[in-house]
Amino acid sequence: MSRLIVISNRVADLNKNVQSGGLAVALADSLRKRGGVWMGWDGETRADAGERPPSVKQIGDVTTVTIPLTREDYEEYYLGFANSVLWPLFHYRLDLVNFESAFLEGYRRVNKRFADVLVNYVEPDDIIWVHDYHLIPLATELRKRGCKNRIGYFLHIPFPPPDILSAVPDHKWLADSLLSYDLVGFQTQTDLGNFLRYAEEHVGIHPHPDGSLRFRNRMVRADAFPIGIDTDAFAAIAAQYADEVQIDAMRRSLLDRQQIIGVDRLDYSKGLPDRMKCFSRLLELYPEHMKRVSFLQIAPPTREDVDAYADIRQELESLSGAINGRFADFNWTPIRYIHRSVPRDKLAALYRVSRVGLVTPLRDGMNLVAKEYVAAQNPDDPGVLVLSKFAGAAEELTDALIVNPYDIDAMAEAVHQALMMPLEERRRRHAALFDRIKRRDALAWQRSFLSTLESLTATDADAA
Ligand code: GDG
Repeated sequence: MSRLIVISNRVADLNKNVQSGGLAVALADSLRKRGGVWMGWDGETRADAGERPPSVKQIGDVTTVTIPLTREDYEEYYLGFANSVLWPLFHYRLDLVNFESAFLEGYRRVNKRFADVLVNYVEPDDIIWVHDYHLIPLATELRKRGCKNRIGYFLHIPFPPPDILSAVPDHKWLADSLLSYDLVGFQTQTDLGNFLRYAEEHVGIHPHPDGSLRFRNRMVRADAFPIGIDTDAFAAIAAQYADEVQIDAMRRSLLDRQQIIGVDRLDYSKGLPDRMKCFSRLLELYPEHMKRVSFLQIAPPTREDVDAYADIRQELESLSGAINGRFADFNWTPIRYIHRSVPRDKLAALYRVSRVGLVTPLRDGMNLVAKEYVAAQNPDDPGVLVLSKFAGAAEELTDALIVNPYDIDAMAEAVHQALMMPLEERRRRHAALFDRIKRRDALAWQRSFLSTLESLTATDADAA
């Protein structure tokens, strides 16, 4: 079996499995089995970042290699091109794209630095797996440095329709960069379809029915690999209630109250303001839920140095304040909004004691919270998942209540239906959902991606 080289913007701590998500666990598992290297940014900014040697750690057969960035790199590559151009663009939010040519230069510069460092750790038979929108040009840079290995790429976020992608300068360069991989993986059939349509309409390539494309005399394979979670492990953590969560749940049960839960990084793609409006609408349409149902939204901060994130934070604080001001009573707080991170075991327990999981992104690559909510439920008395049709997870989790996150009245109706759903229907839906996330878990995801990559013949491309 070939060694595996993983490259992602950040590297997970391989010694901390319990607190990290399914992705880190799945990647760490295959790295341990095959041996290999995980490379990424160490999260630090330093003036001499370009000259410093990487920090290298050995854990069994796995080497982690991390490098710092300069302040300029951080602003242009991370905050700039990755999070102010690609993130909004790929989430269909052209209105939030802030394109500056310095951002693109910074993005190229950091990808070159990653390639300069990485080539020192690659052996001829290794397979290379590059992750996410921060590192799209990495294969081209590695090829330029003589790397002939099989290189796969997985995009964790959506891939937009051709018309949206073509609104940014250099979209052709982005597509060429993706086409320099041997395998390009997407979360959903929708994303795959958008990519193949772009290749056809803007590059003039006609994809084969199996998703292979001939580009500059070599074959590229594109396919959908929906990511999963570590289902069994997460279900087991959820079953061990954290004490304080259990006490809170018992108090609610004595008062015959239900809880709705939302868990998201505080990001404009997650549809949080509309979700709060939906809860307010629920109370207007169905006043019987007044004092009976509360909404717990956990929204830890993220990318606070990008302006669009400060705006959404302000909007949410004012919305939750207004809704609580309007509906609260001395012994009932309608919305509890927590703007900080909660430990993973407590999160699992909170999912389990919540009758409704409200997952309503405006656009999402997959959305692991939807899968975690299902995994955490008690199969004998499960809660109901209300899921946006624009989350990648909706392609698989068809037994959830699927909603349009832009239609606030319809979302409120779906939440009401979830709160009133008879036990038998809850069980039936949950069993179907659980079966799906168990079969397609994080391990199955990485196995299927890596076996497809290994089945491809190594590239014979000369340095581009
Ligand atoms: C990207 C794509 C795709 C959240 N709050 C807390 C916390 N979390 C954890 C959740 C979940 C993870 O963060 C979020 O994952 P998502 O998939 O929902 O969303 P993104 O962060 O946007 O991830 C997405 C994913 O990549 C994987 O490919 O599904 O579409 O956007 O695991 O539980 N964890 C803890 N405390 C919190 O307060 N411990």
